[in-house]
Amino acid sequence: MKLIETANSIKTMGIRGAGLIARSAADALKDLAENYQGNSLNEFIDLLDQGGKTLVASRPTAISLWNAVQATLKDAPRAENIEDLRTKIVKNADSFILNSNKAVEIIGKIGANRIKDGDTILTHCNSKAALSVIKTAFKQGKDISVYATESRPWRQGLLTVKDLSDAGIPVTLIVDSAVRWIMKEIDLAVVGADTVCSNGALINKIGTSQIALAAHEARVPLMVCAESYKFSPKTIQGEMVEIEERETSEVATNLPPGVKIRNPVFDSTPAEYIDSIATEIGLISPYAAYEVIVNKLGHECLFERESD
Ligand code: RUB
Repeated sequence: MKLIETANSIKTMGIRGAGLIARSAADALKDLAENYQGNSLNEFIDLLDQGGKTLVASRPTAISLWNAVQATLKDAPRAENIEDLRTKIVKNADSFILNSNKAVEIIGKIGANRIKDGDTILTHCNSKAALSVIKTAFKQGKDISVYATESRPWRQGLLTVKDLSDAGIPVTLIVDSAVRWIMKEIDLAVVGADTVCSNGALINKIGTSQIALAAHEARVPLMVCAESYKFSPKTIQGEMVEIEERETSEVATNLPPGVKIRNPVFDSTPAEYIDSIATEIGLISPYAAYEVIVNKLGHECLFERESD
């Protein structure tokens, strides 16, 4: 079943990056709807609901996943019959995926306006939105070069350097601990987002907050690239973002007995360290996160949600 495969693949990082995770979840729900063979509307709704919960449980931190499931299933309570529900789910999933891809493109254009000819850029992990900004600036003819962090333990930085070098952009790989040393050569730091909280804090790949501190110290602006569905309606209700801790074997194996390992894979960067957030609805201050959540994701998020 595609939905189970998708959830497993998200869990095991076969599908990764908050935007792709979201699009894959919408696509898996679309597949579930297209293939429903039963004849009970309630059963169909329950199946979709369970499917949504299975997907959301696959990785806890990126709100994009939860927002994608909400956007795809939002019309379920209003469906008149099975075919109506099927049509609604397929339409919602298609439009979520289309808009998500468009958002990455628009963010690329908006963010690229902040990049100047001759700039040296630092990026972290592997963010399609951040790469869209960098690649757009390069396509505009700007002479830029990039430092990319390795991003232990999964080393997503290797994907980033491949993508940038395939695009012809000069790129240098550094280990995560080299960030502060390199910062004196950096003009702009550009990172993606897994979740943007209502207070403007950014949740992104572990190490982002250290980059933010080093950038702040060196007066290098930090630009976050985040589609509006990376903003969290849950945080407006006071919920904390769960920071995923993954298997310790991802960090090291065969250590002496008694040595512990921890593997938190995201961290939180307070708004004061963020210069701007490039979204598909404009370049904003992190302090405008509340407005994005309420205006873009709906006033209903101000009121109590039904249980997830
Ligand atoms: C990836 C990561 C990326 C964001 C944004 O973490 O932190 O910066 O997900 O990516 P992981 P995008 O590899 O653990 O999923 O801009 O592609 O949505």
